[in-house]
Amino acid sequence: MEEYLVEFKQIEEEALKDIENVKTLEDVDQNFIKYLSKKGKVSLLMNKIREVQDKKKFGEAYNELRKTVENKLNELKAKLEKEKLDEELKKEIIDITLPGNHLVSTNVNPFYKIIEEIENIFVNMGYTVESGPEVVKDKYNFELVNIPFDHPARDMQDSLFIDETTLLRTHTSAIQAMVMEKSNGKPIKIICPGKVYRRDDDDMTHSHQFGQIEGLVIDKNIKLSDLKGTLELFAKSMFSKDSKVRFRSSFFPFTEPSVEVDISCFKCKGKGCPTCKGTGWIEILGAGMVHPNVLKLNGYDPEVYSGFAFGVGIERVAMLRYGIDDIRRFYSNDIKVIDEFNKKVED
Ligand code: FA5
Repeated sequence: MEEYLVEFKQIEEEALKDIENVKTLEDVDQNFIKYLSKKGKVSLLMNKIREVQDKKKFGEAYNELRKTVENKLNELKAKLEKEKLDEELKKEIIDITLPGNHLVSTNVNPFYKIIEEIENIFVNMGYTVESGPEVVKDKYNFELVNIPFDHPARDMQDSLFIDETTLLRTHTSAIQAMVMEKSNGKPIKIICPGKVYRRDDDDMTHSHQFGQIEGLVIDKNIKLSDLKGTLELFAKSMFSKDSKVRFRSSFFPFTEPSVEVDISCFKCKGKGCPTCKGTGWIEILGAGMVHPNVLKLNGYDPEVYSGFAFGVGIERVAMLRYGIDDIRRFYSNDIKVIDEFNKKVED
């Protein structure tokens, strides 16, 4: 028998004897290192191939030896790992007799209640409800609503950009161009509720994230008086049967003329009280006739079509409706506070 075969046999016997004494996973690793690592006893035998004539026979014998040691160690490793896992599972037995965590069921946040109420009012007037993405391209938030790149009107809404052309929408007006794009020049009558984001400082009436509802109507012969009638109906349904609406002229780049809309104070009926800061009127939203440039930019002929748009702050409406003193209460996730709001809603 060739000399190297004798040596192979000796190493095999030595390895198998060592493996018989293996008790832990660390022992397995030690034996892998001792026999099969680069400088292991089995691996070093390969150097002898230089001294033999029949290299094929040498190679076959070498591979067989290596496989025998490797298979034994792998089998042992699998066995020990299973034993370790079984041991751990035994320790982790779950005591199903222990009392569980009680989930408290609570009411809906008034933010979502008010959205539902506003949607109902407008759906009854024939509007459909649209939704849109909160992360938008600059062109939808600004350019297509008549606020070109570098225009100072951008400063009216301090924005949170994700990259040079993408931002968190600063107003739901970002939905206008998207809806016009897919309407292909046909009439539109939609509202769109959703969250918007601005780099605003948080205080009692301002938040960096808040909700708006956009309204957009485009058709032939739409007039400012249609906007006034629509908002008056909204105010009567939302606040009080005898609510009145007042327009004050304002500026938005996407509407011409633009208005700030006040409703007559539903608490004091216009006499003056703390809710209306003594004026008899409460400001609730921004609105106006869709600017001819916006119509043109989005494929509508301003000679044929006209329209109105409005944007109302959801929390601000809920605060007035339910007498909530601080906008931050909407986001505190305090179940007790939410339940208190809901008591007020039911009153
Ligand atoms: C706008 O966002 C216009 N896109 C609204 C509009 C739409 C005008 C269509 C004309 C036509 P403004 O920035 O004023 O406008 O915001 C509208 C409403 O969002 C405000 O009246 C207010 O109710 C609410 N709002 C604005 N900033 C905040 C804030 N930081 N926190 C909470 N509510 C806010």
